[in-house]
Amino acid sequence: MGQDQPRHADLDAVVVGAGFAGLYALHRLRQQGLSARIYEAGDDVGGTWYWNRYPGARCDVESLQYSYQFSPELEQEWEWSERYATQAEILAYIEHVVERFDLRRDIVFSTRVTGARYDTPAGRWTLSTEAGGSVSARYCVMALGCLSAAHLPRFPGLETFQGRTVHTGAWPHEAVDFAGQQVAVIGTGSSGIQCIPLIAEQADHLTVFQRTANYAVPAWNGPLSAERVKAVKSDYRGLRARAKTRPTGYLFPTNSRSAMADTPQQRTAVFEEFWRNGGLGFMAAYGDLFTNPHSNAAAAQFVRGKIRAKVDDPAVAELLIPDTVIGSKRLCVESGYYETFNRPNVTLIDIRATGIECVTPAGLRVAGEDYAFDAIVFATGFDAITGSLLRVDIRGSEGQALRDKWSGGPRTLLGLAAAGFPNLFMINGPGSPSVLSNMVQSIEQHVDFIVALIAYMTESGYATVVADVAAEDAWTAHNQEAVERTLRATNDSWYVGANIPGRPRVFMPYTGGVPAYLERCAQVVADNYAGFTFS
Ligand code: NA7
Repeated sequence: MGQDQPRHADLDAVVVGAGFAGLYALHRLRQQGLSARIYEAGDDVGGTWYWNRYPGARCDVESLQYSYQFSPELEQEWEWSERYATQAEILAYIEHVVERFDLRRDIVFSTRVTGARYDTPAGRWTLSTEAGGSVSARYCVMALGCLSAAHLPRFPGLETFQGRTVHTGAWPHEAVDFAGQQVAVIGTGSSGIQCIPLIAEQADHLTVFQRTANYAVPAWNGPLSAERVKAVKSDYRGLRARAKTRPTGYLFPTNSRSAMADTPQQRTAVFEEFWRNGGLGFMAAYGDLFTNPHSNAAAAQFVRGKIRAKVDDPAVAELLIPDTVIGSKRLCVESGYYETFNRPNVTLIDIRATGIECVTPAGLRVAGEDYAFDAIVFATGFDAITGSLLRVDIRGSEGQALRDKWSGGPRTLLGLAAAGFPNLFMINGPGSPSVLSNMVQSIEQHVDFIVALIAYMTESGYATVVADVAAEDAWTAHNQEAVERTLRATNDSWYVGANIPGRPRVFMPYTGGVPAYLERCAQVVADNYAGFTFS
């Protein structure tokens, strides 16, 4: 939206971001008869799946569920090839959706929105862009993604490095060739755990710098069988409805018993069964793994044993074994990760006590020792959940900054609206199930809620809607109560913003589960949008 871009002063709604959330928002707003347009920083659609192109990038929710459900025809016609879809396949799916629903004509690419200001007398949002352009609309939908603001720590000397640097969350579009190279990976979260096995296959030598060991369970990924696809497609509506009854909003086998109700032998058998099933569903092996420290410890012990068995060198195995509450950081889903450390061309360096001292022109210095590299891969994560929102200078009805409002942690109503910020909606914002749920399902639910709210306003002749302070306070307090009933906030993680210097430590996603969240949303609607004020 530079000089050559038209001003769209007559828009009803402006949507920021062309990932799963923004695209569905555009589709639904259009269906509602509103003029809407997406502004997207990237050169194309896909959001998270546009940026995260690192080798091994996959979704950790199964492909048959990590997909839109608004169109039964789309559900039937799209063919997923594997249990967990690759980044490339998810991006192809998103591109297909864009063409099928003719969304591209209302997307402005390569345009980063840097500011959003509410003009109270006009009752409109004006968004400004990096290139100096602006656009105004009555409604503003922030569809910025929870894991989209890549975090590159300020390592001293970073700019002096003579080799290549890449961040997993902003991977180049052309393939990066590590053949014959000395490569470093910093970070062993999901992104590191996914890319390390593939980089190890290519590089002459790979050195992994690990600050904190993470728990990872096997994906057991593979091609989807025709029978499984047929079974799902013959009752997709049933699957989607059943998924909504689960805390995570997606289906996998569960066991509601307490781990403490079983003998150690029985527990091992149950953990083994869930381990064999693989993926994030491991944490459903018992009903109390997120709440009972003894049950959690039993699960952690089981996984530690599995890691020990996979890694040949006992000293390396011990470094790879976490000592924390399992699930307090996001569980990782792996394919050949631990075995990678049995390769002769892979070295693990523990930086827990020392950190990275600095980047040098030739490589990295750690604990006074210099390591030479041709390339450094930063798998250092994201300024999660609030980062993408706070990077935009968002100003509310009194000119107040969202950054100031959230200086002590995010405050929202239902994770989709904020007091003082009329007609502004967040998709999967802090205080909603978001990253603890099936993101695509939660996106559709948020967008449907917002579009219904706008329809209600149109029918009732209202021009503005804003969250009440009291309702926002109550929801924010409820979020904290909910997480205190769990073990989820017991660790430093991106869930609590601990990876970003200066962030207040607040658990950001809603931990009460999808069914409770849906019930709360339904109640708000039934009460004529109680907690919102219209004018
Ligand atoms: P994560 O899970 O935040 O992992 C980032 C990793 O980078 C983690 O191991 C961090 O160690 C490490 N890190 C971060 N900063 C530093 C510094 N300064 N020095 C050394 N190491 C550092 O991000 P991912 O991209 O892997 O995954 C994010 C989510 O995307 C994932 O959970 C899935 O939901 C998809 P730490 O643990 O902070 O000690």
